[in-house]
Amino acid sequence: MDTSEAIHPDRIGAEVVRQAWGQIGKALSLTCIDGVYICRGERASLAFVFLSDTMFRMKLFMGKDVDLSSTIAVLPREQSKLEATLQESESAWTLSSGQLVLEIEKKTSALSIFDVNERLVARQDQISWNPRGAIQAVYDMPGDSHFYGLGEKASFLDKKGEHYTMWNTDVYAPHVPEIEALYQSIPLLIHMHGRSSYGIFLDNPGRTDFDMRSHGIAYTIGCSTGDYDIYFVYGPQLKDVVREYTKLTGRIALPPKWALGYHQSRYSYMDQNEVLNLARTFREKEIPCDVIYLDIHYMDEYRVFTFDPVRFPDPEGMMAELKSLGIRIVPIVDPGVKKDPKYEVYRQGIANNHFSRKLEGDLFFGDVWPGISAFPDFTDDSASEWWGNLHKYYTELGIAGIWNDMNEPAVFNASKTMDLDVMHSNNGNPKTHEELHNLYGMLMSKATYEGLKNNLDGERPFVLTRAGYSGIQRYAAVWTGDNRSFWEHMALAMPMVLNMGLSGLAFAGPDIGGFAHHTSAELLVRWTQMGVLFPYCRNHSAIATLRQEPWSFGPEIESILREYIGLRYRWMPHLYNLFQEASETGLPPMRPLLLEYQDDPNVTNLCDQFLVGRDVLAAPIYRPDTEHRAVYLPEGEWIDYWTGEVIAGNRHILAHAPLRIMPLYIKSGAVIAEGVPTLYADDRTDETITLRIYGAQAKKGFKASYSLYEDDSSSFAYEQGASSLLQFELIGEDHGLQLQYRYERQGYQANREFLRFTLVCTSFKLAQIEGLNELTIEEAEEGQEGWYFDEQTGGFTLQVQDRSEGATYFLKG
Ligand code: MIG
Repeated sequence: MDTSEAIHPDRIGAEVVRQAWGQIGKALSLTCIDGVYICRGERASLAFVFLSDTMFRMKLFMGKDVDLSSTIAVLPREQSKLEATLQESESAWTLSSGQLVLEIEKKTSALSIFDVNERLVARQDQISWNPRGAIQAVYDMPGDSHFYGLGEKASFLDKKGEHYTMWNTDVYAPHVPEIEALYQSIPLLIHMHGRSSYGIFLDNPGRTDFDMRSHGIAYTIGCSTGDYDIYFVYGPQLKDVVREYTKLTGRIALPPKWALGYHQSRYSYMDQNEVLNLARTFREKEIPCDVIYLDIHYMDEYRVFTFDPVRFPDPEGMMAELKSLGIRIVPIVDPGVKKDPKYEVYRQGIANNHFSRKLEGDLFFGDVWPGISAFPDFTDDSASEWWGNLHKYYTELGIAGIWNDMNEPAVFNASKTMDLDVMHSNNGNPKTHEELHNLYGMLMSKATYEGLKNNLDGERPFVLTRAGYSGIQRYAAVWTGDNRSFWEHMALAMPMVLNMGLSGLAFAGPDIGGFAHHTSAELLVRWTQMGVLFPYCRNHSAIATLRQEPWSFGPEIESILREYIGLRYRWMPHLYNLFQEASETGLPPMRPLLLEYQDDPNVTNLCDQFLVGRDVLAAPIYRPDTEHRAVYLPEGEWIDYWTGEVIAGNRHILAHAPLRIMPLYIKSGAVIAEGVPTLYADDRTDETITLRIYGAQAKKGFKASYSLYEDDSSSFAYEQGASSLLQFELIGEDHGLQLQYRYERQGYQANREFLRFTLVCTSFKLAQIEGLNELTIEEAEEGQEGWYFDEQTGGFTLQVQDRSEGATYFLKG
């Protein structure tokens, strides 16, 4: 509920003091000192650093010297300086570097950015600031502008006409389009016009603003405190922007495979028996599951790094049984440490000065679950190390994953967070909480990730976080906080997570089924169908809501959920491959169609369907009592996953989708690596791979290919070369197809005898393969090498020994 205070003149009338805003004025000189180009203006200066062919940094500064240190969002190795060519004309200076030409107008200090063909890419008009430290710049916004990125925001994919604030906030409710700040702050705006795109990343962890609404033909980016320090990242392809931005701020660490499984959570599974019964039920019902979460009730009166002795009397025993079932535990850890003189963690924090303090020296105390609590000052490396090492408590139990909640930080007070005048020690460069607010959650997850890693003996950690800042992807997966069991929130999850993917957060997802409010059988089915194709896949629900474990609505619903969760596991090798790609390129596993079809005007704001990787298109049903929906298929031929029907793209179709069906299409010519069905993701007892090839054609010009990355799925041995890369190709010829595979490297020996190649939905009729016998299904099942026809799928399969030297087969029609 809002009171009249909502329209307080101070809130909506910031423009009134406009007159007091200062501007750079004329640009007076441009010089280069140690690779930094300094443009001195009448009232302020600009520093430029060229970081790559397509990226430069620009920082506004007052006074004589510029401080070019960065926040931890930016990886240190990405700060090398490239040289530019400097030219001067009567009206401007130009700096050319790689693919960009930057022009600084002498009269106004405005910037124009051109590509090598002298096409105007972007224009930054005057930068202004007010006496209270707010800074704002104005950028051109042509009529055909579209906006993306900005991390975790509500509303549609395209952010034109919107206004957003970056200020990490615990928003239990409402998640609606007019909420401008949620838990994450990713101040990266991607602007696309004329089918070409660039990004601007404002590296400022205080409050920042992006306004694509109020200024007609311009948009603005501003901050209310701290530095105006931007990175301009030119595309022109969106993929280039995502790659370059994630090169700057880092890419996801390759997760352990179990983190990609299906996860089950609830606020809360109340005791050890409930947890064990849950795990046993998953196994009895043969529903795949990798993780059960422990929400706040596992703790002893909400003290982090403890178990409640009554509810969880035997964590070791519980962990041992869970391990035998292949199920992991991820417990929640909040930042608030209970003020309690008998509590060891609190005492250590006090004794070693690890908690956040006000400028005057008083500890900052806030009210959260445990009551009055102190908050570690993660800006201080020694506090972070201390915190990280506390996780030994969990790793010694065999726990390798931690869930960070409430780390905006959320506090039960009027401001909802830490007092703004807390003075973070920031490793000797003290700054107020107001200046560093958006970093708090990321620093906590960084400390957690590093602490786990140090204590896990070579195992990969997994961290899940609610709050974050640019670069959080290096340390944690992100879930989208307290959504509700509303159909609208199911729909909202698509654009939200798609934009997160464009903002570096490749490993993200919502609470499947909805957190607050009560789910229904139908909503749970539809949401799970969609959710199993999101990067992060967890079913979570709030206290006192209807249960939403997969069996909560009877056997029929359960069987649908089992099938879809099973699909995620069958596709696990493909999914893991996409995660490996994300860890190397930054490109997210879940993609808006726009990312692959940037020139198609039908997809600029399409966000009720999405791609998994490049070639799988999902179009979930997200309304109740609905069995049909429009689906847009981009150029090319698409295969209906369920019926095998081949459909010409570049048009809209009407899909029929009774409850069991989520419309799903595979691009003709695509390949998907499938594994054998398992109940948990890092079950490596049988690593047989089937490469399923859709729509192969025996004609010249046809080519399908795939690179399969594999490793032990849980350790860091891959960093020392313990991974393999299988290259596969299927090439059309006049009377057949040539199939070939080879190992580019084989540093990991998968546990299998055979590779299978299955051609489905193909008009090709296989007659003969030289050197391979035709088998009956029974012979194939007995484990003979050869090929066979499968009536059920209408496809045929080559089952061949997995040879490290690879092999080539000619398939004759
Ligand atoms: O709502 O720990 O977003 O997932 O279950 C209060 C209890 C705090 C918020 C998280 C939610 C979690 C809950 N937490």
